[in-house]
Amino acid sequence: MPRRYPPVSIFGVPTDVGAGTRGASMGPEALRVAGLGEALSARGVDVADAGDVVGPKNPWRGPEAGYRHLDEVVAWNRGVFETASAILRDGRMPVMLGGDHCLAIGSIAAVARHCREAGKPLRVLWLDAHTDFNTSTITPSGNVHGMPVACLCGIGPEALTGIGGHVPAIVPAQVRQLGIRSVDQDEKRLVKEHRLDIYDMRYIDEVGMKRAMEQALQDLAPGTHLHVSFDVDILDPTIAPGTGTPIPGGVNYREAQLIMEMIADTGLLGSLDIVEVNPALDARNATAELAVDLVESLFGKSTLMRD
Ligand code: Z70
Ligand code: MN
Ligand code: MN
Ligand code: MN
Repeated sequence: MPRRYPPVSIFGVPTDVGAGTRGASMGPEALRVAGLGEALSARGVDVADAGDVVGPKNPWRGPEAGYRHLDEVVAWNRGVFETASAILRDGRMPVMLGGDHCLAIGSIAAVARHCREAGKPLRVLWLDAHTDFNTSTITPSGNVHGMPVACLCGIGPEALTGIGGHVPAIVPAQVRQLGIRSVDQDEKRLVKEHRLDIYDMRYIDEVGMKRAMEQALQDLAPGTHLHVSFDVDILDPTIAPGTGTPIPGGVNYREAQLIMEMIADTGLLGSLDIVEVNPALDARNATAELAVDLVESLFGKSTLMRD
């Protein structure tokens, strides 16, 4: 018997206000065109498309007081928070189609509130080349997509840290980061200070993806809600060129499949962000198509033995 999944509601967050490169705003449509909804249906999942969150256009200004487009980032994240919260209230699994990674502030704030109310443990698995733990004083860019983990952990402007009504939304001990290979100088100091649990590319090279993932998924209490925040720049740019901040030395196709299969095997997936797909930089929608392929594995497609 195929594993059962809860009903899923996908929704788009067509924005790039948190990024330093334009184009991630086209990501939701690219993921739909690549067949995300159909792929989940084919897995036997009940999927609804809740449409797109609406928010302000990208004013394309420089950073002010350490943030680029802070007001716009806040507006988008309020929308993400409301939409994800409504989906969770309906007993469905929210899948956010980004859009730049700043949207995880709203999505994870919603998931954290849902878990707090339901008395469920929450674990966040952050798949990314970057730790996204910058603040306005240490950021080299002012781009808020480099800050969502810090904001969720209560470090950032009140308009973002307080979006879910509880500061901090999560604590660093609830987070595991995998695929990391680009951390800014002062950001390194901050992630060490806050003891983030990081499985970086050096570690993956040394111990292998299987062992790294076993450790990243260790100690998940039964009934845990596992939120996966999937920044496609975790993938090697040779297989996923369509993203704003490509970093060499990323996860290869087979490692990426293994990540998704091992998450599927936990049976604990509760919510998912798919972010930083940038069709303006892509080749024939390859990055969105690869993301869909991997999401199929996340929903159990390539798991032969345990169905
Ligand atoms: C850098 C910064 C970044 C993408 C996050 C990069 C941030 N650390 N880039 N996600 N795609 O500007 O803060
Ligand atoms: Mn990111
Ligand atoms: Mn990234
Ligand atoms: Mn739940």
